[in-house]
Amino acid sequence: MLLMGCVDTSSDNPSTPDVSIADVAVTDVPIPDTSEPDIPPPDTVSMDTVLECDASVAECDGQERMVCEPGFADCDGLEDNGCEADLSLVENCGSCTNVCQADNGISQCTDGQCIFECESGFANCDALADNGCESVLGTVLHCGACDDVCTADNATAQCTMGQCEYSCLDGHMDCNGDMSDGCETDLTAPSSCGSCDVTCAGACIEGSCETCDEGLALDSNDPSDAARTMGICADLVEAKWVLPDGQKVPTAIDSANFHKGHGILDGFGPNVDAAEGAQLLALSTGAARRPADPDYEPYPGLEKGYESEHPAGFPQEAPKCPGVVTGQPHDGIGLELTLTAPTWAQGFRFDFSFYTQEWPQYICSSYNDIFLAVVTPAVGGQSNGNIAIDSDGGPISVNNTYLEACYCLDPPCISGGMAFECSLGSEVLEGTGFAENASTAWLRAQAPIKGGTPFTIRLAIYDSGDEVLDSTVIVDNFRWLKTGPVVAATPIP
Ligand SMILES: [Ca+2]
Ligand SMILES: [Ca+2]
Ligand SMILES: [Ca+2]
Ligand SMILES: [Ca+2]
Repeated sequence: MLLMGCVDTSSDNPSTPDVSIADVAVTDVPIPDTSEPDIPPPDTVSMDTVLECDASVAECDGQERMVCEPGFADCDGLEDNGCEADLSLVENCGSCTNVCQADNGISQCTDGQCIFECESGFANCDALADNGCESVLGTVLHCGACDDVCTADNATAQCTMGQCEYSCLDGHMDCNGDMSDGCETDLTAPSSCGSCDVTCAGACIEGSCETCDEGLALDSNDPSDAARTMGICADLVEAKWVLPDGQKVPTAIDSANFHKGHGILDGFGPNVDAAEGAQLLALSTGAARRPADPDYEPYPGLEKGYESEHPAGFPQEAPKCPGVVTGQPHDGIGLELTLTAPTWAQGFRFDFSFYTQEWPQYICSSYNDIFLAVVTPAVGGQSNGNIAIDSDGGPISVNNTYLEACYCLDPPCISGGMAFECSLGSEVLEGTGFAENASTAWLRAQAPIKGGTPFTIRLAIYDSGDEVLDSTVIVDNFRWLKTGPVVAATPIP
Protein backbone atom coordinates (compact mmCIF):
# COMPACT_ATOMS: atom_id res chain seq x y z
CA MET A 1 0.00 0.00 0.00
CA LEU A 2 2.72 2.43 0.68
CA LEU A 3 6.22 2.86 -0.38
CA MET A 4 8.67 4.21 2.07
CA GLY A 5 11.54 6.18 0.70
CA CYS A 6 13.01 9.45 -0.04
CA VAL A 7 13.51 10.19 -3.62
CA ASP A 8 16.31 12.49 -4.46
CA THR A 9 15.73 14.44 -7.56
CA SER A 10 18.62 16.79 -7.08
CA SER A 11 20.25 15.60 -10.21
CA ASP A 12 17.39 16.84 -12.31
CA ASN A 13 16.78 20.52 -12.03
CA PRO A 14 17.40 21.84 -8.59
CA SER A 15 16.10 25.27 -9.26
CA THR A 16 12.66 24.26 -10.53
CA PRO A 17 10.95 21.66 -8.36
CA ASP A 18 8.10 20.33 -10.45
CA VAL A 19 6.01 18.31 -8.03
CA SER A 20 3.84 19.78 -5.40
CA ILE A 21 3.74 18.93 -1.76
CA ALA A 22 0.55 17.62 -0.43
CA ASP A 23 -0.76 17.38 3.02
CA VAL A 24 2.09 15.19 4.10
CA ALA A 25 3.74 18.27 5.41
CA VAL A 26 7.40 18.78 5.21
CA THR A 27 8.02 20.34 8.56
CA ASP A 28 10.86 22.25 10.15
CA VAL A 29 12.55 22.73 6.82
CA PRO A 30 12.58 26.18 5.38
CA ILE A 31 10.94 26.28 2.06
CA PRO A 32 12.92 28.53 -0.17
CA ASP A 33 10.15 30.10 -2.09
CA THR A 34 6.62 29.83 -0.81
CA SER A 35 5.33 31.75 -3.74
CA GLU A 36 6.04 28.88 -6.03
CA PRO A 37 3.39 29.45 -8.65
CA ASP A 38 2.63 25.83 -9.40
CA ILE A 39 1.97 24.57 -5.89
CA PRO A 40 -1.77 23.92 -5.84
CA PRO A 41 -3.72 24.25 -2.63
CA PRO A 42 -3.41 21.08 -0.56
CA ASP A 43 -6.99 19.97 -0.84
CA THR A 44 -6.81 19.70 -4.55
CA VAL A 45 -3.70 17.66 -4.70
CA SER A 46 -4.21 14.23 -6.01
CA MET A 47 -3.22 11.81 -3.35
CA ASP A 48 -1.90 9.28 -5.72
CA THR A 49 0.90 11.61 -6.62
CA VAL A 50 4.24 10.14 -5.79
CA LEU A 51 5.74 12.41 -3.23
CA GLU A 52 9.20 13.49 -3.72
CA CYS A 53 11.60 15.34 -1.64
CA ASP A 54 12.51 18.58 -3.01
CA ALA A 55 16.19 18.25 -3.77
CA SER A 56 16.81 21.62 -2.29
CA VAL A 57 15.30 20.47 1.00
CA ALA A 58 18.22 18.79 2.63
CA GLU A 59 17.67 15.17 1.86
CA CYS A 60 14.29 14.98 3.45
CA ASP A 61 15.73 16.00 6.68
CA GLY A 62 16.98 12.51 7.15
CA GLN A 63 13.46 11.13 7.52
CA GLU A 64 11.70 8.55 5.48
CA ARG A 65 9.00 10.03 3.40
CA MET A 66 5.68 8.42 2.41
CA VAL A 67 4.98 7.75 -1.22
CA CYS A 68 1.44 6.35 -1.85
CA GLU A 69 0.84 3.63 -4.37
CA PRO A 70 -1.38 4.51 -7.26
CA GLY A 71 -5.00 4.29 -6.20
CA PHE A 72 -4.35 5.10 -2.57
CA ALA A 73 -3.89 8.26 -0.60
CA ASP A 74 -3.14 9.53 2.85
CA CYS A 75 -6.33 11.34 3.37
CA ASP A 76 -6.27 11.68 7.16
CA GLY A 77 -2.78 13.16 7.29
CA LEU A 78 -1.65 10.54 9.74
CA GLU A 79 1.48 8.73 8.89
CA ASP A 80 0.77 5.87 11.23
CA ASN A 81 -1.91 4.37 9.04
CA GLY A 82 -0.04 5.13 5.87
CA CYS A 83 -2.02 5.69 2.72
CA GLU A 84 -5.17 4.46 4.31
CA ALA A 85 -7.60 5.66 1.67
CA ASP A 86 -8.54 3.37 -1.20
CA LEU A 87 -9.46 5.80 -3.94
CA SER A 88 -11.64 3.22 -5.65
CA LEU A 89 -14.18 3.37 -2.85
CA VAL A 90 -17.25 5.55 -2.68
CA GLU A 91 -15.96 7.29 0.46
CA ASN A 92 -13.21 8.95 -1.54
CA CYS A 93 -13.62 8.18 -5.13
CA GLY A 94 -10.56 9.28 -7.05
CA SER A 95 -9.74 11.85 -4.40
CA CYS A 96 -9.98 12.31 -0.67
CA THR A 97 -12.86 14.72 -0.94
CA ASN A 98 -15.01 13.00 -3.54
CA VAL A 99 -17.69 11.14 -1.60
CA CYS A 100 -20.12 9.25 -3.79
CA GLN A 101 -23.63 9.71 -2.46
CA ALA A 102 -26.98 9.82 -4.25
CA ASP A 103 -30.36 10.28 -2.64
CA ASN A 104 -32.49 7.17 -3.18
CA GLY A 105 -29.69 5.66 -5.20
CA ILE A 106 -26.89 3.13 -4.87
CA SER A 107 -23.51 4.66 -5.66
CA GLN A 108 -20.43 3.10 -7.12
CA CYS A 109 -16.95 4.42 -7.74
CA THR A 110 -15.67 3.44 -11.13
CA ASP A 111 -12.41 4.70 -12.55
CA GLY A 112 -12.38 7.49 -10.04
CA GLN A 113 -15.86 8.67 -11.02
CA CYS A 114 -19.02 8.44 -8.99
CA ILE A 115 -21.88 6.70 -10.70
CA PHE A 116 -25.20 5.66 -9.24
CA GLU A 117 -28.21 3.56 -9.91
CA CYS A 118 -31.61 4.52 -8.57
CA GLU A 119 -33.34 2.39 -6.05
CA SER A 120 -36.53 0.72 -7.18
CA GLY A 121 -39.33 3.25 -7.27
CA PHE A 122 -37.06 6.25 -7.78
CA ALA A 123 -35.59 7.87 -10.82
CA ASN A 124 -33.19 10.62 -11.80
CA CYS A 125 -35.73 12.41 -13.92
CA ASP A 126 -33.99 15.78 -14.00
CA ALA A 127 -30.65 14.24 -15.00
CA LEU A 128 -28.91 16.19 -12.25
CA ALA A 129 -26.47 14.18 -10.17
CA ASP A 130 -26.54 16.52 -7.19
CA ASN A 131 -30.04 15.57 -6.09
CA GLY A 132 -29.63 11.91 -6.94
CA CYS A 133 -32.82 10.04 -7.66
CA GLU A 134 -35.09 12.89 -6.76
CA SER A 135 -38.28 11.61 -8.38
CA VAL A 136 -40.65 9.09 -6.90
CA LEU A 137 -42.02 6.78 -9.57
CA GLY A 138 -45.61 5.58 -9.35
CA THR A 139 -46.95 9.06 -8.70
CA VAL A 140 -49.19 11.09 -10.96
CA LEU A 141 -46.13 13.10 -12.03
CA HIS A 142 -43.98 10.11 -12.95
CA CYS A 143 -46.37 7.22 -13.20
CA GLY A 144 -44.75 4.51 -15.33
CA ALA A 145 -41.59 6.44 -16.09
CA CYS A 146 -40.12 9.92 -15.76
CA ASP A 147 -42.59 12.64 -16.76
CA ASP A 148 -45.31 10.10 -17.50
CA VAL A 149 -47.87 12.51 -16.08
CA CYS A 150 -51.41 11.39 -15.26
CA THR A 151 -53.71 14.26 -16.10
CA ALA A 152 -57.04 14.60 -17.86
CA ASP A 153 -59.73 17.22 -18.18
CA ASN A 154 -62.61 16.97 -15.73
CA ALA A 155 -61.03 14.03 -13.95
CA THR A 156 -59.01 13.14 -10.90
CA ALA A 157 -55.99 10.95 -11.49
CA GLN A 158 -54.08 8.36 -9.58
CA CYS A 159 -51.21 6.10 -10.52
CA THR A 160 -51.70 2.43 -9.79
CA MET A 161 -49.05 -0.15 -10.63
CA GLY A 162 -47.48 2.23 -13.11
CA GLN A 163 -50.75 2.90 -14.90
CA CYS A 164 -52.72 6.11 -14.84
CA GLU A 165 -56.25 5.68 -13.56
CA TYR A 166 -58.87 8.38 -13.82
CA SER A 167 -62.14 9.15 -12.14
CA CYS A 168 -64.42 11.61 -13.84
CA LEU A 169 -65.55 14.56 -11.79
CA ASP A 170 -69.22 14.64 -10.89
CA GLY A 171 -71.27 15.69 -13.88
CA HIS A 172 -68.76 14.51 -16.46
CA MET A 173 -68.15 11.27 -18.30
CA ASP A 174 -65.66 9.81 -20.72
CA CYS A 175 -68.16 8.84 -23.37
CA ASN A 176 -65.76 8.44 -26.26
CA GLY A 177 -63.46 6.05 -24.42
CA ASP A 178 -60.51 8.33 -25.08
CA MET A 179 -58.86 9.98 -22.09
CA SER A 180 -56.79 12.27 -24.29
CA ASP A 181 -59.76 14.63 -24.13
CA GLY A 182 -60.55 13.58 -20.58
CA CYS A 183 -64.11 13.27 -19.37
CA GLU A 184 -65.33 15.32 -22.27
CA THR A 185 -69.06 14.89 -21.85
CA ASP A 186 -71.17 17.21 -19.71
CA LEU A 187 -73.84 15.07 -18.10
CA THR A 188 -75.99 18.08 -17.38
CA ALA A 189 -76.56 18.75 -21.09
CA PRO A 190 -79.70 17.64 -22.95
CA SER A 191 -77.44 15.75 -25.37
CA SER A 192 -76.14 13.53 -22.58
CA CYS A 193 -78.46 13.85 -19.65
CA GLY A 194 -77.18 11.83 -16.71
CA SER A 195 -75.38 9.35 -18.94
CA CYS A 196 -73.70 9.22 -22.31
CA ASP A 197 -76.66 8.05 -24.36
CA VAL A 198 -79.64 9.75 -22.77
CA THR A 199 -80.86 12.61 -24.91
CA CYS A 200 -83.76 14.92 -24.24
CA ALA A 201 -86.21 16.98 -26.20
CA GLY A 202 -86.17 19.53 -23.42
CA ALA A 203 -83.95 20.52 -20.54
CA CYS A 204 -81.77 18.19 -18.54
CA ILE A 205 -82.55 18.66 -14.86
CA GLU A 206 -80.29 17.02 -12.28
CA GLY A 207 -79.37 14.28 -14.67
CA SER A 208 -82.87 13.53 -15.91
CA CYS A 209 -84.75 14.78 -18.93
CA GLU A 210 -87.38 17.33 -18.16
CA THR A 211 -90.92 16.04 -18.45
CA CYS A 212 -93.83 18.29 -19.28
CA ASP A 213 -96.85 16.03 -19.42
CA GLU A 214 -98.13 15.81 -15.89
CA GLY A 215 -101.83 16.41 -15.52
CA LEU A 216 -102.61 17.41 -19.09
CA ALA A 217 -106.31 17.07 -19.82
CA LEU A 218 -107.43 13.87 -21.50
CA ASP A 219 -109.43 15.81 -24.05
CA SER A 220 -107.22 18.87 -24.48
CA ASN A 221 -107.63 20.21 -28.00
CA ASP A 222 -104.35 22.11 -27.80
CA PRO A 223 -101.99 20.38 -30.22
CA SER A 224 -98.96 21.61 -28.29
CA ASP A 225 -100.28 19.61 -25.32
CA ALA A 226 -100.07 16.56 -27.58
CA ALA A 227 -96.44 17.41 -28.28
CA ARG A 228 -95.72 17.84 -24.57
CA THR A 229 -97.32 14.48 -23.91
CA MET A 230 -94.78 12.93 -26.26
CA GLY A 231 -91.92 14.49 -24.31
CA ILE A 232 -91.36 17.46 -26.60
CA CYS A 233 -90.73 20.11 -23.93
CA ALA A 234 -88.66 22.42 -26.12
CA ASP A 235 -87.84 23.02 -29.77
CA LEU A 236 -91.49 23.08 -30.87
CA VAL A 237 -92.10 25.77 -33.48
CA GLU A 238 -95.72 24.99 -34.29
CA ALA A 239 -98.30 22.29 -33.63
CA LYS A 240 -101.62 21.82 -35.38
CA TRP A 241 -104.37 19.30 -35.95
CA VAL A 242 -104.75 18.38 -39.61
CA LEU A 243 -106.20 15.72 -41.86
CA PRO A 244 -103.91 12.76 -42.65
CA ASP A 245 -102.77 14.40 -45.90
CA GLY A 246 -101.81 17.59 -44.05
CA GLN A 247 -104.82 19.60 -45.14
CA LYS A 248 -106.58 21.94 -42.75
CA VAL A 249 -109.52 20.35 -40.99
CA PRO A 250 -112.60 21.60 -42.90
CA THR A 251 -115.25 23.36 -40.87
CA ALA A 252 -117.80 21.00 -42.38
CA ILE A 253 -116.33 18.17 -40.37
CA ASP A 254 -117.94 17.39 -37.05
CA SER A 255 -115.42 19.02 -34.78
CA ALA A 256 -116.40 16.97 -31.72
CA ASN A 257 -115.93 13.72 -33.61
CA PHE A 258 -112.65 14.90 -35.06
CA HIS A 259 -111.25 15.77 -31.64
CA LYS A 260 -112.35 12.46 -30.14
CA GLY A 261 -109.59 11.10 -32.34
CA HIS A 262 -106.92 12.26 -29.92
CA GLY A 263 -106.51 11.69 -26.21
CA ILE A 264 -103.93 12.23 -23.50
CA LEU A 265 -103.85 9.08 -21.37
CA ASP A 266 -101.87 8.04 -18.32
CA GLY A 267 -101.33 4.61 -19.85
CA PHE A 268 -103.12 2.27 -22.22
CA GLY A 269 -104.81 -0.37 -20.12
CA PRO A 270 -103.31 -1.74 -16.92
CA ASN A 271 -100.29 -3.25 -18.66
CA VAL A 272 -99.01 -0.40 -20.80
CA ASP A 273 -97.48 2.64 -19.10
CA ALA A 274 -96.41 5.92 -20.60
CA ALA A 275 -92.99 5.45 -22.18
CA GLU A 276 -91.95 8.92 -21.04
CA GLY A 277 -93.19 11.15 -18.28
CA ALA A 278 -96.68 10.60 -16.93
CA GLN A 279 -98.85 10.48 -20.05
CA LEU A 280 -98.93 9.17 -23.59
CA LEU A 281 -100.71 10.39 -26.69
CA ALA A 282 -103.35 8.30 -28.41
CA LEU A 283 -104.55 8.96 -31.95
CA SER A 284 -107.49 6.94 -33.27
CA THR A 285 -109.77 6.35 -36.21
CA GLY A 286 -112.42 6.09 -33.52
CA ALA A 287 -112.33 7.63 -30.07
CA ALA A 288 -108.85 7.76 -28.53
CA ARG A 289 -110.21 6.55 -25.24
CA ARG A 290 -110.08 3.50 -23.00
CA PRO A 291 -113.29 1.72 -22.02
CA ALA A 292 -113.33 3.55 -18.68
CA ASP A 293 -112.81 7.01 -20.22
CA PRO A 294 -115.53 9.52 -21.12
CA ASP A 295 -116.50 9.43 -24.81
CA TYR A 296 -115.28 5.86 -25.23
CA GLU A 297 -116.83 4.20 -28.28
CA PRO A 298 -117.20 0.43 -28.00
CA TYR A 299 -116.69 -2.10 -30.78
CA PRO A 300 -117.20 -1.75 -33.71
CA GLY A 301 -116.05 1.78 -33.13
CA LEU A 302 -116.86 5.38 -33.90
CA GLU A 303 -118.20 6.50 -37.24
CA LYS A 304 -117.03 10.09 -37.48
CA GLY A 305 -118.68 10.74 -40.78
CA TYR A 306 -115.93 12.17 -42.99
CA GLU A 307 -113.41 11.08 -45.57
CA SER A 308 -110.16 12.59 -46.70
CA GLU A 309 -107.48 12.13 -49.31
CA HIS A 310 -104.49 9.82 -49.08
CA PRO A 311 -101.31 11.63 -48.13
CA ALA A 312 -98.86 12.16 -50.99
CA GLY A 313 -97.16 8.89 -51.84
CA PHE A 314 -99.98 6.77 -50.38
CA PRO A 315 -101.52 4.28 -50.35
CA GLN A 316 -98.39 2.24 -49.90
CA GLU A 317 -99.34 -1.41 -49.84
CA ALA A 318 -98.09 -4.09 -47.49
CA PRO A 319 -95.60 -6.38 -49.24
CA LYS A 320 -97.10 -9.36 -47.45
CA CYS A 321 -100.54 -8.86 -49.02
CA PRO A 322 -99.93 -8.81 -52.79
CA GLY A 323 -102.77 -7.43 -54.83
CA VAL A 324 -104.59 -5.89 -51.89
CA VAL A 325 -105.42 -2.22 -52.35
CA THR A 326 -105.99 0.07 -49.38
CA GLY A 327 -109.33 1.85 -49.42
CA GLN A 328 -110.29 5.50 -49.16
CA PRO A 329 -109.29 7.19 -45.88
CA HIS A 330 -112.12 7.63 -43.40
CA ASP A 331 -112.17 9.18 -39.93
CA GLY A 332 -108.58 10.30 -40.21
CA ILE A 333 -106.64 12.57 -37.86
CA GLY A 334 -103.20 14.10 -38.08
CA LEU A 335 -100.94 15.95 -35.66
CA GLU A 336 -98.43 18.07 -37.52
CA LEU A 337 -95.45 19.34 -35.56
CA THR A 338 -92.85 21.77 -36.81
CA LEU A 339 -89.65 21.38 -34.83
CA THR A 340 -86.18 22.83 -34.88
CA ALA A 341 -83.73 20.34 -33.49
CA PRO A 342 -80.85 21.57 -31.36
CA THR A 343 -77.64 22.00 -33.31
CA TRP A 344 -76.12 18.93 -31.66
CA ALA A 345 -78.92 16.68 -32.94
CA GLN A 346 -78.60 14.63 -36.09
CA GLY A 347 -81.68 12.52 -35.66
CA PHE A 348 -84.72 11.78 -33.56
CA ARG A 349 -86.78 8.87 -32.39
CA PHE A 350 -90.10 8.17 -30.77
CA ASP A 351 -91.98 5.14 -29.55
CA PHE A 352 -95.37 3.97 -30.77
CA SER A 353 -97.66 0.97 -30.74
CA PHE A 354 -100.45 0.26 -33.23
CA TYR A 355 -103.74 -1.40 -32.21
CA THR A 356 -106.47 -2.51 -34.59
CA GLN A 357 -109.91 -4.03 -34.45
CA GLU A 358 -109.49 -5.16 -38.07
CA TRP A 359 -107.68 -8.21 -36.72
CA PRO A 360 -108.70 -10.99 -37.00
CA GLN A 361 -111.45 -10.61 -39.64
CA TYR A 362 -109.85 -8.25 -42.15
CA ILE A 363 -106.28 -9.28 -42.66
CA CYS A 364 -105.05 -8.70 -46.21
CA SER A 365 -108.18 -6.79 -47.18
CA SER A 366 -108.88 -3.30 -48.35
CA TYR A 367 -109.83 -2.40 -44.76
CA ASN A 368 -106.18 -1.73 -44.21
CA ASP A 369 -106.18 1.00 -41.54
CA ILE A 370 -102.84 2.74 -41.37
CA PHE A 371 -100.63 4.85 -39.13
CA LEU A 372 -97.97 6.98 -40.70
CA ALA A 373 -95.28 9.43 -39.60
CA VAL A 374 -94.41 11.65 -42.52
CA VAL A 375 -91.28 13.80 -42.25
CA THR A 376 -90.95 16.87 -44.48
CA PRO A 377 -88.55 17.32 -46.13
CA ALA A 378 -88.34 13.59 -46.67
CA VAL A 379 -85.36 11.87 -45.09
CA GLY A 380 -83.43 8.67 -45.43
CA GLY A 381 -84.55 7.79 -48.94
CA GLN A 382 -88.25 7.53 -47.99
CA SER A 383 -89.88 9.03 -51.06
CA ASN A 384 -93.21 9.53 -49.29
CA GLY A 385 -91.48 10.75 -46.12
CA ASN A 386 -92.95 8.00 -43.96
CA ILE A 387 -90.60 6.73 -41.25
CA ALA A 388 -93.10 4.44 -39.49
CA ILE A 389 -92.24 1.30 -41.42
CA ASP A 390 -92.17 -2.38 -40.61
CA SER A 391 -89.47 -4.98 -41.17
CA ASP A 392 -90.53 -5.29 -44.83
CA GLY A 393 -90.26 -1.54 -45.34
CA GLY A 394 -94.05 -1.43 -45.57
CA PRO A 395 -96.27 0.97 -43.65
CA ILE A 396 -97.61 0.34 -40.16
CA SER A 397 -101.00 -0.78 -41.37
CA VAL A 398 -103.28 -3.60 -40.30
CA ASN A 399 -100.92 -5.76 -42.34
CA ASN A 400 -97.61 -4.71 -40.81
CA THR A 401 -95.13 -7.39 -39.85
CA TYR A 402 -95.08 -6.56 -36.13
CA LEU A 403 -98.63 -7.52 -35.19
CA GLU A 404 -97.54 -10.00 -32.54
CA ALA A 405 -99.78 -9.22 -29.58
CA CYS A 406 -103.14 -10.81 -30.30
CA TYR A 407 -106.02 -12.59 -28.69
CA CYS A 408 -105.52 -16.17 -29.77
CA LEU A 409 -106.47 -19.06 -27.49
CA ASP A 410 -104.71 -21.71 -29.53
CA PRO A 411 -101.85 -20.25 -31.55
CA PRO A 412 -101.27 -19.98 -34.34
CA CYS A 413 -104.47 -18.21 -35.30
CA ILE A 414 -105.14 -18.07 -39.02
CA SER A 415 -106.53 -14.93 -40.50
CA GLY A 416 -106.62 -13.82 -44.12
CA GLY A 417 -104.52 -16.84 -44.96
CA MET A 418 -101.82 -15.66 -42.55
CA ALA A 419 -100.69 -17.53 -39.44
CA PHE A 420 -100.35 -15.41 -36.29
CA GLU A 421 -98.24 -16.85 -33.49
CA CYS A 422 -99.28 -14.00 -31.16
CA SER A 423 -95.91 -14.36 -29.48
CA LEU A 424 -96.51 -11.34 -27.25
CA GLY A 425 -99.73 -12.75 -25.83
CA SER A 426 -102.67 -10.44 -25.27
CA GLU A 427 -101.79 -8.66 -22.01
CA VAL A 428 -101.09 -5.35 -23.70
CA LEU A 429 -104.60 -5.44 -25.19
CA GLU A 430 -106.37 -5.54 -21.86
CA GLY A 431 -108.30 -2.47 -20.89
CA THR A 432 -107.70 -0.76 -24.22
CA GLY A 433 -110.86 -1.54 -26.18
CA PHE A 434 -108.85 -4.01 -28.28
CA ALA A 435 -109.01 -6.95 -25.87
CA GLU A 436 -109.93 -9.49 -28.55
CA ASN A 437 -107.94 -7.88 -31.33
CA ALA A 438 -104.27 -7.27 -31.98
CA SER A 439 -101.41 -4.80 -31.62
CA THR A 440 -97.72 -4.41 -32.11
CA ALA A 441 -95.26 -4.16 -29.25
CA TRP A 442 -93.84 -0.74 -28.47
CA LEU A 443 -91.92 0.10 -31.63
CA ARG A 444 -89.21 2.73 -31.90
CA ALA A 445 -89.08 4.83 -35.04
CA GLN A 446 -85.94 6.77 -35.87
CA ALA A 447 -84.80 9.08 -38.61
CA PRO A 448 -81.96 11.46 -39.43
CA ILE A 449 -82.50 15.22 -39.50
CA LYS A 450 -80.30 18.30 -39.63
CA GLY A 451 -79.78 20.01 -36.29
CA GLY A 452 -80.79 23.66 -36.26
CA THR A 453 -82.99 23.33 -39.34
CA PRO A 454 -86.80 23.26 -39.03
CA PHE A 455 -88.73 20.25 -40.29
CA THR A 456 -92.22 18.88 -39.85
CA ILE A 457 -93.46 15.51 -38.81
CA ARG A 458 -97.09 14.53 -39.31
CA LEU A 459 -98.40 11.67 -37.23
CA ALA A 460 -101.64 10.44 -38.79
CA ILE A 461 -104.01 7.50 -38.66
CA TYR A 462 -107.08 6.66 -40.71
CA ASP A 463 -109.64 3.97 -41.33
CA SER A 464 -109.32 2.39 -44.74
CA GLY A 465 -112.26 1.64 -46.98
CA ASP A 466 -114.95 2.31 -44.39
CA GLU A 467 -115.48 3.87 -40.98
CA VAL A 468 -115.83 0.87 -38.70
CA LEU A 469 -113.42 -1.32 -36.78
CA ASP A 470 -111.14 1.33 -35.47
CA SER A 471 -107.41 1.48 -35.09
CA THR A 472 -105.48 3.45 -32.49
CA VAL A 473 -101.82 4.34 -32.17
CA ILE A 474 -100.18 5.34 -28.91
CA VAL A 475 -97.13 7.60 -29.18
CA ASP A 476 -94.60 8.78 -26.60
CA ASN A 477 -90.96 9.29 -25.71
CA PHE A 478 -89.72 11.65 -28.39
CA ARG A 479 -85.95 12.21 -28.20
CA TRP A 480 -83.30 13.90 -30.24
CA LEU A 481 -80.37 11.73 -31.26
CA LYS A 482 -76.74 12.79 -31.40
CA THR A 483 -75.97 10.63 -34.40
CA GLY A 484 -78.01 10.31 -37.55
CA PRO A 485 -79.69 6.90 -37.77
CA VAL A 486 -81.06 5.04 -40.75
CA VAL A 487 -84.82 5.22 -41.07
CA ALA A 488 -86.33 2.27 -39.22
CA ALA A 489 -88.99 1.23 -36.73
CA THR A 490 -88.16 -1.77 -34.61
CA PRO A 491 -89.55 -3.43 -31.49
CA ILE A 492 -88.00 -2.12 -28.31
CA PRO A 493 -86.15 -5.02 -26.67
CA1 LIG B 1 -62.73 11.18 -23.43
CA1 LIG C 1 -95.16 11.15 -22.19
CA1 LIG D 1 -111.18 0.53 -39.73
CA1 LIG E 1 -113.88 4.77 -37.35
